[in-house]
Amino acid sequence: DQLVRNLRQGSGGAGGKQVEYKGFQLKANKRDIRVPTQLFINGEFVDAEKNRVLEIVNPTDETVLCEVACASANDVDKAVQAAHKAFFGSWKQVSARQRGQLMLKLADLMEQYKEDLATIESVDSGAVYTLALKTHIGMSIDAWRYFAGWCDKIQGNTIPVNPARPNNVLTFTRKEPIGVCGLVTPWNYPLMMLSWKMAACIAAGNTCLIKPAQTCPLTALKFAELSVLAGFPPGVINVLPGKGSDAGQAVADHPLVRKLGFTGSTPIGKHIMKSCADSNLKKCSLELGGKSPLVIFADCDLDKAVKHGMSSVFFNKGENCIAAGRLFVEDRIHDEFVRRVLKDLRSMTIGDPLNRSTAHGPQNHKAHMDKLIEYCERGVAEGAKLVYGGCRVPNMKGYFFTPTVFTDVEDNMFIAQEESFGPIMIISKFNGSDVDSVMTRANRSEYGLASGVFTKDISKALSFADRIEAGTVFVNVYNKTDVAAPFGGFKQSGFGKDLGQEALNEYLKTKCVTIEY
Ligand code: TAP
Repeated sequence: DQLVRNLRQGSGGAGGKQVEYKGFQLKANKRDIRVPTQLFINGEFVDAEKNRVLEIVNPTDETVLCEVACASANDVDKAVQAAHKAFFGSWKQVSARQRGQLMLKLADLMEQYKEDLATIESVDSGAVYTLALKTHIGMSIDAWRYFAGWCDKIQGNTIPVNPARPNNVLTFTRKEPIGVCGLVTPWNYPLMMLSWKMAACIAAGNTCLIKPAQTCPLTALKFAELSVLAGFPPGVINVLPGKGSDAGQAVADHPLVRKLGFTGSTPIGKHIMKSCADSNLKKCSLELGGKSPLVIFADCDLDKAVKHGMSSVFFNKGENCIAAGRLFVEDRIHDEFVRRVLKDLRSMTIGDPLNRSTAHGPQNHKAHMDKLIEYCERGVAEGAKLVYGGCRVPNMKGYFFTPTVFTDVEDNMFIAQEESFGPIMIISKFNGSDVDSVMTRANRSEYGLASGVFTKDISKALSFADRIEAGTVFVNVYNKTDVAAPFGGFKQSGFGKDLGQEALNEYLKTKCVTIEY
C-alpha cells in the first residue's frame, strides 16, 4: 500500500530512499564518485558468501581499481528467492502504468548521473568517454524510456473461434510476464547490455537478476543504487557480479528462473541453452557472436564508405558485436579504399579514454588483448597481408592494441571466418561484375548477426538486403541501431531480439482464455 501511495505522490516505490553500501571513491574525470562494491540483493547491498571478491582492473593503466563482491551459487539463490517473492508480492501490486512511471524515474536519474556513469564505464571498461556518454549511457537511458512507454500498451487479442451452438464463445489472449528472469551479459557495453535486456524484461512485468561480466561490473552496481533511489521495490532488480562458470551457471541452472536473456559468445550460448533445457526448460534468448560482412561496391560514395567502413570495425575499439568482421571491397576501388583507411588510421588518437580528443582506448582486459595479438599472428602465418598494426601499442602502459588492417584475405583463412571482437579490419577483393559470387561469399558463415552494403544503386542495395542471411542490414550506413528497432542475429549468432516491440515478446507469455456464454 505504501508503495502505491508513494507512486501516486511521485516519490517512487520504496519512497526513493538512499541506500547504504560499502564502496570505493573513484576520483577521475574531475569527479569524485562513490561506487558500490557489494552484491545488490533484495534492495540491499550485501557481501558475497565467504566474502569472496573480484579484482577490478583499470585497462588504461593496469592498476587495480577496487575489489567487488563475487557471487556464489548460494548468493544467486538468495537473489532468485527475493525476485520470486517480489514477483508474486509487491511487484504484482504495481500497475502497468505505475511500472512505466518507475522506469521513467530511473531513466531521469540515469540522465542526472550520466557523467558519473560514463566516467565509471570509461575507467572500468576502457570505453572512450565521449562515446560512453553518447552510446553506452545515452542509449541505455533511451532504452529505459522507450520500454517505459510500452508498459501500459501490452495487450492481447480477441479471437473469433468457432462457437459451440447454441452457446456463444468468447476467446481472448492475455500477455503475461514470465516470472523471474536471469540476465547474463558481456563486457563490451556493460550498462547498455544491461539496459537493453532489463528494460524490456521489467516493462513486461517480470522481476530479474543480472550477472554482469566479471571484468567490468561497476556501472551495473551504480545502476542498482539508482534503482533504489527511483523507488523500485526490493527484489525486483538484483545485481550480482561474479564469474560465469559459477554465478552465471547458477542462474542458468536455477529451477525458479523461468527465462534467461543472454548476450555473449556462441560456445557459451550453446552451453547455456543446454543448461536451460536440463534445469527446467526455461525459455532463453541468445545474442551471440558475429562475423558481419560489409560489401562496398565501386559505385558507392567513397568518402562515406571509408568513414562508415572505419567505424564498422573500429567503433568502441572493435568490441562491438555487429562490427564488420569482413570487408569485401570491389577491385576497382580496393587500393584507393585501403589508402584512405590507412591515412585516417595514422591520424587516429590513441590514449586515455577520458581525454576528449581520444578516438581509441584500451581493450577491455588483458586476456582479450593477448587474444588479438594471437589472432593477428595467425593471419600473418596463413599468408594474409598485414598492412597496419597487428601488435600492442609500443611503449604504452595499458591494454592498448594498434588498430589493424589485413588485405589479401582468402575465404578459407581463420581470420576470414572467426570474429576477433577487436579493432582488426579484414579486407578481401571482389569482382563487381560477379555479384552472385560476392553474395555467396558474404553468406558463407555460420554467423548471421549484421551486414552492410555501400552502393548508390538502389536495386543492388535491395537485392543485397533480400539475399543476405543476417538479422540486421545497413545500407550506406553502419552501426545505426535504435532502441525502437529489433536487434538480433540469424544462424549461430543466436535467436530472440533485443530492442523494439519484439524484445517485449521475449519476456512475455501468452495465455488464451475461452468463455462459453
Ligand atoms: P562470453 O565469454 O560468452 O561471456 C558472456 C557472459 O557469460 C559473461 O558474463 C560470462 O561471465 C558469462 N558466462 C561464461 N560462462 C558461463 C556459463 N557457463 N554460464 C552462464 N554464464 C556464463 O562472452 P564475452 O567474451 O564476455 O563477450 C564477447 C562475445 O559476446 C563475443 O562473441 C561477441 O560477439 C558477443 N556479443 C554479442 C552481442 C550480440 S547482441 N549478439 C553483443 C555483445 C557481445 P564472465 O564474466 O565470467 O566471463
